[in-house]
Amino acid sequence: SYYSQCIPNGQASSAATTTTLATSTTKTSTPVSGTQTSTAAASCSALPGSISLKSNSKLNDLFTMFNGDKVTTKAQFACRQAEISQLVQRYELGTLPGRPATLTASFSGNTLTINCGDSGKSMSFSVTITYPSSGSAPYPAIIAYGGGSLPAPAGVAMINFNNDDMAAQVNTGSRGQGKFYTLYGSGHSAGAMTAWAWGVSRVIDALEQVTAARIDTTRIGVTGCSRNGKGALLAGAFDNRVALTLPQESGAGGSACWRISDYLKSQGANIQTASEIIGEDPWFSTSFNSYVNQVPVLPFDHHSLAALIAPRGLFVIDNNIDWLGPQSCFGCMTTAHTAWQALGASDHMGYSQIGAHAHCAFPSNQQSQLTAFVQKFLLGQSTNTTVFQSDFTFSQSQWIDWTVPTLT
Ligand code: MCU
Repeated sequence: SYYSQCIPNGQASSAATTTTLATSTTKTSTPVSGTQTSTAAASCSALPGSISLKSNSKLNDLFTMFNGDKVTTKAQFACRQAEISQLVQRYELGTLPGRPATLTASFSGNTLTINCGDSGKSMSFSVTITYPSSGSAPYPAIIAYGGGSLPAPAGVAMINFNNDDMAAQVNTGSRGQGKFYTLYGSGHSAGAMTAWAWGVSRVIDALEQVTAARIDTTRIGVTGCSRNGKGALLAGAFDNRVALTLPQESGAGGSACWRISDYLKSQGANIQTASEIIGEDPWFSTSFNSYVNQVPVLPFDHHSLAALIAPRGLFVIDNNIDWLGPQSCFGCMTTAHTAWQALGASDHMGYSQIGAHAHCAFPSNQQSQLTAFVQKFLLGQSTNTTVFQSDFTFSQSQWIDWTVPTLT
């Protein structure tokens, strides 16, 4: 099966160079160029270039700035999101470049070709668009990593994004291969997931430019399953032009939290952890290697990453495969959900974990939930998107030692 092809047996972890807690001496400004942050983020203060990290076994407080200031307003939360974006780039995923100096696009035979140039280098990549048989132009669209694993919704175009062409995910030896690295150099800090997210942003840039493609860029979704689900989550986190993010069975590096997965592993679960995953594929920046054996010092976890999407639409689709850490995913996304609650947009984020089906085989009993999210966020309809379900439990007192404000 696809699943067994994807799950390595007894793959050795190549984890862990040891510990430098203060990294990066480069002063970064917030928001990072290219990250599509909310408008309020323009006046945020920059993170220090050098940071002294403190161990925290709980899931990080989403509502306290790195400098200790409490987040009480929506505008401050936008700054917190910009800060989290900086932190995840610095310690886990690598730097997200902005729009390249030149970007041109052409459209022919349902293929959109995007030409990027920067600092004397250039590359082109293409996506193919499949139009719906119903609805009317300009259409909403879902950008689907590797074509995705969800049924195409009525009235929505599907855009097939060949993420492997942008950044390879063959094994750790494929780091630095792919068109992103043709443009930015094979030594660029971005791991494959960041390179893919950059590519999604360029697809949206091109769609904004090429009206002949007949896509409404205010109604863009992004999806992918498994490794590509990890990527889809990040694309939604890094570009606020994505109206609906649909990660499917993303597991470790996606909807799971590193801290919870390490804990479950210590309790005997067969679950993918940070120290294992970096030996599989170059999904992360090499900067992450220093932290996979000391996860509690990370100033974020994947609830923080998912919270970058708030208050935009996010529907997390999970299975119950041990390796993917469904209990970690449920706890992590329950914690992420506090961001939407604080913003007064609780039903803009949903979580559904339904098992008893093959990996990436979308089950019919999740269809009505998916349809409700697609109709609300891509088709402008008023639907019930209050969805939060799992076979697992989550101990809030074990993982959360902070309170959720009502942001004003
Ligand atoms: C859930 O995503 C991955 C998982 O992280 C890997 O350990 C495993 O090899 O493959 C999964 C996947 O992408 O399956 C297609």
